[in-house]
Amino acid sequence: MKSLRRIGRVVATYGRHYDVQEHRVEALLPEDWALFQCVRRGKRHDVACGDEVEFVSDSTGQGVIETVLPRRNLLYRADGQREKMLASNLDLVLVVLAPEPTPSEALLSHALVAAQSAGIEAWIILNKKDLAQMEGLSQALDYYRLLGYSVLEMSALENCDALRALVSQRVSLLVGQSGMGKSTLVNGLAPQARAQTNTISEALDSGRHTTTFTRYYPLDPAQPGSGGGLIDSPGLQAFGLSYLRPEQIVQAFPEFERLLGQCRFANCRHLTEPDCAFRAWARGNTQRLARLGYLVQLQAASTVKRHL
Ligand SMILES: Nc1nc2c(ncn2[C@@H]2O[C@H](COP(=O)(O)OP(=O)(O)O)[C@@H](O)[C@H]2O)c(=O)[nH]1
Ligand SMILES: [Mg+2]
Ligand SMILES: [Zn+2]
Repeated sequence: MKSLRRIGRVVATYGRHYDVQEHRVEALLPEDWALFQCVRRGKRHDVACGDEVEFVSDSTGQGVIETVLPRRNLLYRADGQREKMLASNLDLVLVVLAPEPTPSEALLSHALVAAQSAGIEAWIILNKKDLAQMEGLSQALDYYRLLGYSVLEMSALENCDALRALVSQRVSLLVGQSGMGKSTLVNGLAPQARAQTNTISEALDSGRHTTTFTRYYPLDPAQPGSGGGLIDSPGLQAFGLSYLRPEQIVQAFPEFERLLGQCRFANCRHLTEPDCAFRAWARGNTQRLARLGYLVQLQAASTVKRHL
């Protein structure tokens, strides 16, 4: 059977397998949008959900990705040499937080840095506002509101309307810890999504999630190729950014960026150096000290050489 060269978008990644939706100019009905199960030529590990790719396939529905086309942006994390791509060609990153399970402010801070250094707009979505502990968390996030981040409070189980206008016609990635309500939110907004929720495996009792894939859900199933969509991702526990230079990292912390150049030493690591403007500013303030901790942690983990 003859293999054809085709172009499409990666709409799901599971390990080394990818679902690719072919672009067809003549497609009028959703049924016309063909899905192909693909692998990557040469078993390379360089395909992200949201990528535009060239692939070859006969009419069996199986294919091989030949080329990843240039990306507008890419969100990825890295701990040391281990890299994990989250998604590409994004308009928006939604960092989803809730009072329960216990949210990690380090993860929030790191995700905001990742989005900013990739040049992607980020919003903080504060979910489960029906829960009593919401008030405390919302107050803690005033720090981020003052820095200029947009925070949207909602209850995905009750109503997702507050988010509808924001995500309309755009491609948004949801990131966050397991259990925050990302998949519930996707189901509330993307009509035919049926994303699996509550995927923490209780049998294992290790908080290990069973969702090991990232998937794109169109907001308007009648136009899967346009009209925007939501990308649901497995829960994150850490968001390493070891590929960022220390200068890039500090530039993504608005409160510290404006103190640059004010430490006594140009190469100050803000740890024990005398006359450190960062530590002086943070002293005695729990939230500022926590943020300085996240900054220092990311800078220390950077595997890219300092310029200074
Ligand atoms: N009380 C409350 N529970 C929610 C809300 N949104 C999601 N949940 C619950 O939180 C749990 C985890 O949701 P899920 O969408 O699977 O989270 P994910 O791991 O981030 O995808 C499920 O039991 C949901 O029903 C909400 O707004 N309020
Ligand atoms: Mg989920
Ligand atoms: Zn310093």
